[in-house]
Amino acid sequence: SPVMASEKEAALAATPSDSPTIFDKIISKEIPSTVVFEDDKVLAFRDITPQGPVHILLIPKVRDGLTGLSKAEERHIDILGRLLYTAKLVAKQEGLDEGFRIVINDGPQGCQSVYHIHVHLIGGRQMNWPPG
Ligand code: D5M
Repeated sequence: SPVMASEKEAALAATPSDSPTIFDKIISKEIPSTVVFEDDKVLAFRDITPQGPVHILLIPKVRDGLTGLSKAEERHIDILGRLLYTAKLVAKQEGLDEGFRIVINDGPQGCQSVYHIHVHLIGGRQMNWPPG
């Protein structure tokens, strides 16, 4: 794939689809990542383009149609709750006692570039509002 100048470019070039994503290879350990938390349902690893001193992605190990939050069905309620609860545990583990930011990008306008739902946990610096 072409080199992307920015996450926004990558997001606008990404095609929303059910195709396998790079996160499948991260889950299978086929490509390396820095895992900070793992259980039977959730994997948390460091983002390769960190937007803060701490930037972690939390993903379900089984996508089950959940390419993005906009595709959520009632059967996904448990995993959605687990992703957020795990984000809290990892925030604590990372020492983010002064606060942190949780982001779920969805679709082209939301700047989503990988179509396997993921929760961004960003911290270690003062955040701003509104986001870009
Ligand atoms: O976020 C997708 C995120 O995935 C983006 O912040 C980069 C990150 N990414 C992409 N490939 C990797 C690998 N191989 N390791 C770690 N992190 C990765 P989105 O919300 O879809 O824009």
